[in-house]
Parts: sequence; structure tokens; C-alpha cells
Amino acid sequence: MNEEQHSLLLSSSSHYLPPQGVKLSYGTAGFRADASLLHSTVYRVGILAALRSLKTQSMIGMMTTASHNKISDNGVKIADPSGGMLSQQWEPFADALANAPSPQDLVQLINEFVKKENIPFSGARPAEVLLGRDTRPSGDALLKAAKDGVTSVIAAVAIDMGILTTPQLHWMVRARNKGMKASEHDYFGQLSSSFRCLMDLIPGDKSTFGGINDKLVVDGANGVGGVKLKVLEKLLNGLIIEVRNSGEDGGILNEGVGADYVQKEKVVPHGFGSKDVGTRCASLDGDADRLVYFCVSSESSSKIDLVDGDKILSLFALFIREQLRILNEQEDMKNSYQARLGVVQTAYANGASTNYLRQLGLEVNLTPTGVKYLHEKAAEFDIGIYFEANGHGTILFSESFIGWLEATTDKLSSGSKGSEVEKAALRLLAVSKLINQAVGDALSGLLLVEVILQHMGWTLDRWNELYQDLPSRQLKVKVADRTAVVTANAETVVVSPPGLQEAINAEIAKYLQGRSFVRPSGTEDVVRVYAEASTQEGADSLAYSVSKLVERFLG
Ligand code: G16
Repeated sequence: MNEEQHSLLLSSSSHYLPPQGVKLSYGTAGFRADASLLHSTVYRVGILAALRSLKTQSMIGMMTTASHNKISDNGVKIADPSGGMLSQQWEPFADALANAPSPQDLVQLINEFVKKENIPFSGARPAEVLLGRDTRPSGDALLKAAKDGVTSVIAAVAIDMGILTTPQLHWMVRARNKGMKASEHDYFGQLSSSFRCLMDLIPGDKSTFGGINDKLVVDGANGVGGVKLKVLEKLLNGLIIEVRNSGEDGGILNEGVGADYVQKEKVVPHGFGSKDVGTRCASLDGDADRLVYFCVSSESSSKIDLVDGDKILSLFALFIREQLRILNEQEDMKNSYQARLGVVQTAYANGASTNYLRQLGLEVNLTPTGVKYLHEKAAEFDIGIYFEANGHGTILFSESFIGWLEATTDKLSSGSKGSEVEKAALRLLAVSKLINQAVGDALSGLLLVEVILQHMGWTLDRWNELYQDLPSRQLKVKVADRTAVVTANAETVVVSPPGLQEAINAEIAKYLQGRSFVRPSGTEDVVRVYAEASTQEGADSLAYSVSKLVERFLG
């Protein structure tokens, strides 16, 4: 770092002093806090993004969002060159950067890190950072902080992509670094054309919407996803989507609406009710990286039948397994490529879903909460499907498998064109383009669910009957210091404070099919409690007693 860079960082950072007495951590999905506390953090993450771009000599993304959190919060996270989450090796530096007390400390920290990581400043491609933000009112002021952070690295360029869903920004970063076009127009173009391709490949006369699956009603969480979905719908030919809670009619972001609310509370979101009995409904979260489906149970109550991320995972797994079976059954295809299909879940996955997936003969892997962990595991397979129960997930395809599919379809198109095996290969290729391989994406996930339901000729009820969820309950407990809870084994066991796990075990033993775990949230200042049991009363009561234990052990 030369003298000019040194003084630029010093003078620029003096406008962004960190708030006193606040310690921030990169957490499950970037920094999150009350928006008023985040100016210096966003500025500093801007510097981090530029350094990451120099180090990788690639485009980096920086998204300002707090996703499912309340509207007064905001947050910021980095998209790495692959479009995935920031390399976990850089998270300690991100923490240190955010918490450096003075501009002098900050610049010293950067200097040391640049030397340690050998980050090229001169003679290298200048840093380029794509900026996106969700619809939160605090986003505008934080955008300025982000730009100031990026441009306090000499020659770095910040490109403002405007208001986007989080997955759109991740998709753009991935596409740019692959040398592809990456505007919002290109994103919609890729999703809609691969959707139409899958529709055209539906057997028989099921390739037009109508009848059982005529309309989908979507809760947009009063966030960015609803408006984007309206744009996308116009390109889809035939799928009728009614968007409610799009945020255009004054509703508050994530308040009584959205995927997090629907999945945790298991009640209808605002704007839905008895009129929707019998209709297929879906809910996005505030930045449209989560998706759950539901239907309204009865005219007299606000209860819903939830079709969560586990069931989306099961639907995707069934469809993909079927295409692989068609490919493998063909005599001349046998043994030509043994694609490994694996699925990844977290401890929140309903026990019934894990049993179901295992019964299908699938390899089920468990990781801690956080897309960064699930994504990493799923990337080990030729086709890796990962989903959190909360609706965050996607499908990853290995480069070698995609290469094989492309070669296979080329070969088949000159021979047995229109054969079942060619169609199966084309379907898998179309799925790899429709699904966002950078990160979980509610919009692309929704289109894939819709086309698979149509392919199968299934209603929402039929899909929901794949297996019956064990009753479950999730609670939040506010404690003095949530970091006092330390877990192991993919968050299924508490190792600290001592004695808490034994006490939880004693509670679990009282319930038929009881299971419960606790973990500190990485996005909110709470400890989360999960419980399931053979009855809803059992799950509620187990969750309640475990939350009392958390209070007792942590005060
Ligand atoms: C983020 C992460 C998810 C995680 C969720 C809750 O979602 O991307 O992987 O499940 O937070 O995390 P925690 O339980 O640690 O608070 P989102 O949609 O808020 O970005």
C-alpha cells in the first residue's frame, strides 16, 4: 500500500466512525443490526469488497439487506466471484474491520492484511464491485457509505445495480465472472426461457396451465420480490400469478407477512384468508431468497397447511431422480456417467422429511444453519440439492456433469431426436439454467416448483401428501449474551453452558418422537429453540420447557 492509498483511507474513514460500545459479527449471512448503527460497517465492507476483488482479480458483489429481519434493521454481505457467499477464511478479517475503533487502527489492520494476503495494488486489474440493495428506507444512505468504502481503494469502481433481490445480485456476479451478460434483463430472460423450455418438455397435453393448477397467489412480504415477480410473470406465457403484499400499497416489510412469518407462525399472512381456501399460495421473504408454499386450511381459521423448504427439496429430488433414471435405463447410456445426487439439510429439517429422503435412497447430509455451509456441502456432488426448512435453497450442478449433458444432447439430437432420453437430458440442462446456482432464489425456485407440479400433474395437496410432517414448534429466547451458547454436531448438541444439553435430553425423553435443539441466531439477537414431537401439543410443550431451560442457564 503506497502513501497515497494510506492517506486516502485515513481521510475517507474519518467520516465513518464506528458507534461506541457496539460489537458486530459477520454472522450467518453478513452483518445485521439496527440500520442507524451500520454506516461505518457498510463503508468498511465496501473496502473489504474492493480488496476481495483485487485479491481474486474478479468482480465482487455487495448486497445491502437484512432479508427477513424487521424493517428498522439493515445489513450487508459480500458475494464472492462464484456468486456464492464470502469465503469463510475472510470472515475474521471482516469482523476485525467492522470493529476497529479508530481510522488509524483500521488502516493499520488493512495494511497488515494486504501484506499477509499478498493483495496486488499496482499493475493489477482495478477492483470492481457490483452494489445492490433491497427496498428498506435506510438503503439509500447506506448505498452512499458502500460507494465511499469501495472508492477509498484507489482506482476501484462501484457499479450501482439499484434495487434488486439478493439472489439477483449473486446471479449477476456469477454471470459477469463467467463472461456472460448480466443485467436484470438477462436474468429475467434466462429464467423465463428455461422455464418455457421445461414447459415444452412436459409429456402429453399438460404443457399449458389451466385446470388444477390455474392460479398461484404469492405473498411478496412487502419487499422487493413481489414487484420483480410481476415483471417476470409477463414473460412466462400462461402461468397466472397474483401478487399480494408487493409493498406498493403501504404494507410494512416482513410485518405479519413473508416466508419467515408464515413458516414460523404457521398462520396466513396479512391479505390472505377464507377467500383463498383451495388456492395454491406461496410466500417470499423480504429480499426474495426464501420460498415456502401453503394453503389456507379452512374458512373459519387463520391456520395454514405449510409446504416448507423440506418439501420443496423433496419435490426437486423426485424430479431429478426421475430424469437420472430415464438416462440410466437407456442401454447405451448405462455406465457412461454415474452422476452422484446428494441432498443437504440442517437440524431444522423435519424428521419426517429426512426419513422420506433416505427411503428414496438418497444420501442426506446435515450441516449447521447458514447457506454458506449447505452450499459448500452440496457442491461436492454432481447434482447437490440443498434446502433449509425455512425455504432457502437451490440445486448445484457440477461443471463435468453439465459438460456431459451438453455432449449427450448434441449426440442425441443427430440420432434419436425427440427420444425420452434426450428429453431427460434437456430437462436437466434447463433446470441448471432456471435454478440460480449462485444462491437460493425464491423466484427461480418458484418457477421450478410450478413447472414440476405441472409435469407431475400434481395439486398442492398431492405434493403435500408426499409425507406427513411431524408437528414442530420454533421459539426465540432473548438472553443477555447469546454467544454463551456453543453447539457441536451440526448444532444438534449444546457443549456450553455445561449441563444445558443434559437438561434438554431429560425433557426430550418425556415425549414420543421428541427432538429438540437450541442455537444462537446469527441474524437476530436471540437464542432459537426448535422442538418436534408426535403431537402439536407435545412439540409446543417441549419447545416451551426447553426455552425455560435456556432462560435458566443463560439468565
Ligand atoms: C439467513 C441465512 C439462512 C438462515 C437464516 C436464519 O437467511 O441466509 O441460511 O437460515 O438467516 O439464520 P439464523 O437462525 O442464524 O438467524 P435470510 O433469509 O435472513 O438471509
